Amino acid sequence: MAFNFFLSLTLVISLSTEVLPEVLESHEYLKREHSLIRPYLGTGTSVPYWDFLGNTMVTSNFVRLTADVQSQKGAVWNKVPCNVRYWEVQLQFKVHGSGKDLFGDGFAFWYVKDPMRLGDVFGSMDYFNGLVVIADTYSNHNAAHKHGHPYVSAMVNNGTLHYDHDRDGTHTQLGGCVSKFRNINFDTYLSIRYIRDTLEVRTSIDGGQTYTGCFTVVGVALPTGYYFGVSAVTGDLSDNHDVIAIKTYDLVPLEGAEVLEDRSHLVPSALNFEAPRDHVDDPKPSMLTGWKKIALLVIGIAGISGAVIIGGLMYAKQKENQRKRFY
Ligand SMILES: *[C@@H]1O[C@H](CO)[C@@H](O)[C@H](O)[C@H]1NC(C)=O
Ligand SMILES: [Ca+2]
Repeated sequence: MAFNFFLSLTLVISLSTEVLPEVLESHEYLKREHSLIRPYLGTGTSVPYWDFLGNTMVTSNFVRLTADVQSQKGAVWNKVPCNVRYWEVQLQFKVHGSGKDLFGDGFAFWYVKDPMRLGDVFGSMDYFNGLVVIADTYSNHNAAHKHGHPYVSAMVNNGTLHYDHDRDGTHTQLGGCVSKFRNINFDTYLSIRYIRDTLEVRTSIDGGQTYTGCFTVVGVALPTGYYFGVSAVTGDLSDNHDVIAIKTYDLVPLEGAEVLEDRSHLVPSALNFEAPRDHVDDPKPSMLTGWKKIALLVIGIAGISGAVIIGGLMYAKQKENQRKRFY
């Protein structure tokens, strides 16, 4: 669509030389059976390759998962399991509504074993098997992590983990970033790439026709044969959550020397629950014993005092300079 092919190709090549030198991804291999593209309707009233759930409404220009109305849930699910090993999904979406300060709750992109299940995690099933990338527009106030919102994050689950809304899922997230994608006039995109056990999530929300990195995590194991989907939810707060397009690309490695192991029975897992990133970690009381806390406190006080003294000196100096200038 609006994306300049040359620009995105350049971006892909430069990124791949940085992060994954041995892989050249090709955007030529659009997988039609995993994509949702206008016009959505096929010959009849059905949408080829996709199923719908809950409050989802298909119009000619967007697929609305929820309207700007309380207590809605909606989802769109790919009917064809994904047997592509390395893929990129580019999700064009639009989240908008009348709420200025209060809106919610958000939407989620899924790659899971069990599609078509309405549930409590952004409209879909908790204790899932697979991957979710969440675009959370509402900050739950109990959350220990006071990062900004909307917030994009990812979680991998083998069916045993619970997504904890009270903590905005922060203790199970693999990575995340703040992304102010709501109520803006540009086309907004989310890119999810999965190549050689590396998950890379990027956003494009400024009309700049390029993607900006959100986070990259290595050591993510996902089997083939799962299903793509997007779901959304509103509660007391609401928003229109629209999917404009889903484009799935088969990323083809440059070298033909791939070991084609069977990944269909892999249990989803992630090595790193928390890669280093810009938010405050959960307080871990057991890690800091008494004397360490005291030491930190002393260092903290020393630091603050130092800053105050230096600040004071600078202020005095500046005053003096001003005096010199004016008199
Ligand atoms: C599922 O994930 C949990 C939490 O990461 C882990 O403790 C457990 O061993 C995993 N089970 C399997 C079968 O991989
Ligand atoms: Ca939330």
